[in-house]
Amino acid sequence: MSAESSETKKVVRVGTRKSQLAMIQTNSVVASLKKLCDDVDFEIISMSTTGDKILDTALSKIGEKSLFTKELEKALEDGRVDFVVHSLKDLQSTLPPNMVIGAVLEREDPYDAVLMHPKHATKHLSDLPENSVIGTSSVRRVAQLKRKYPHLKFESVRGNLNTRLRKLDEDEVYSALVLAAAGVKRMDWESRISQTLLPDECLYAVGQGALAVEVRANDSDTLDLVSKLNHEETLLRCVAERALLRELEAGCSTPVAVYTEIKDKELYLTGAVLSLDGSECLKETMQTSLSDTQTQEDSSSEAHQHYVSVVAQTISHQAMQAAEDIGIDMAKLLISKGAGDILAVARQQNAGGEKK
Ligand code: DPM
Repeated sequence: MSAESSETKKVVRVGTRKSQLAMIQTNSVVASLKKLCDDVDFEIISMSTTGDKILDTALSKIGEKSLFTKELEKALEDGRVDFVVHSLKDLQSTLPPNMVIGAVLEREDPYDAVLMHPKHATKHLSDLPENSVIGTSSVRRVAQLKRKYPHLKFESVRGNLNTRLRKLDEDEVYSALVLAAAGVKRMDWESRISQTLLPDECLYAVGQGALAVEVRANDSDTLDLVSKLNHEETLLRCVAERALLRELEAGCSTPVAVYTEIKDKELYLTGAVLSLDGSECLKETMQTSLSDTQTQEDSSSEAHQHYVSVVAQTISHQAMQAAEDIGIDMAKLLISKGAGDILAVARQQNAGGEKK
């Protein structure tokens, strides 16, 4: 290619958090896009968010919405960047009205993983001595793990993944950390994983393990560009999970957990709502068909429809609607069994809690 033509290449600006994990994630998304279209140049613009700056307070107690996304969304709104790469689980179930998720990429391992202090390297949580301290700021993990491992104590640990691993290895406070396996694997720390928490002991967070690309809703050029990254199965599972979270009016700091699976064109969703101490746990499973009987003509009229802020023009609207509906139906079922009260108490306890 001549120097002249490269000068006229369109430049797309990509926003990201500054942490090593965020940079790894953003670089991988940009690398995938470069392979798909060689007529665009990408410029990565990194910034710190409120969640990166406030490090002395448990996440659930800061009380502000969109902790890790607000500054990035402002840059997107102002046109300083054209899209932002996020961990889907950090994105609110309701985005600002002018923003959409233009791509959901193939999910990494969605489970939570245990990283032990080196002196416990070969142990599992069940082998740790009474009152060992497990580091996590996730109320979802604490509530579920208290049920399964009542002999352990849980304490908040903040900071990016590098900081947390250093705290585990050097501070002599924590016997283990619980982290999303996806982040650990992307950091290339897989060898530190002693145990993966499977669904019978710990369900994952809505969207965990999937990357998402946030775009201005009216920017059809960027939407077209990033839509090439969509992974249909991940996207449908995450629409169901996000619809559950939205309908429960719950956020990332409330104990809501999920498991989803697609088998033979059926989407299975398990949803759980827990009290903070794990003493109460509502858990239900539902399934819905994703098979498509709609004609091409019917679906084209709904081309820009969003489902829990996700836009995917190439995926059947009927399947997207079924995924959203099962999330809503699951929320209604859980609410009919008392989830509203459990979440209200959890919110109150979070708000009134001590600073950690
Ligand atoms: C959200 C939670 C956490 C992050 C709450 C939860 C974990 C906080 C903690 C919503 N966002 O999971 O119940 O560990 O104290 C976050 C991580 C990733 C995205 C790190 C992690 C990487 C994995 C991914 C923080 N957000 O959970 O270990 O891309 O899904």
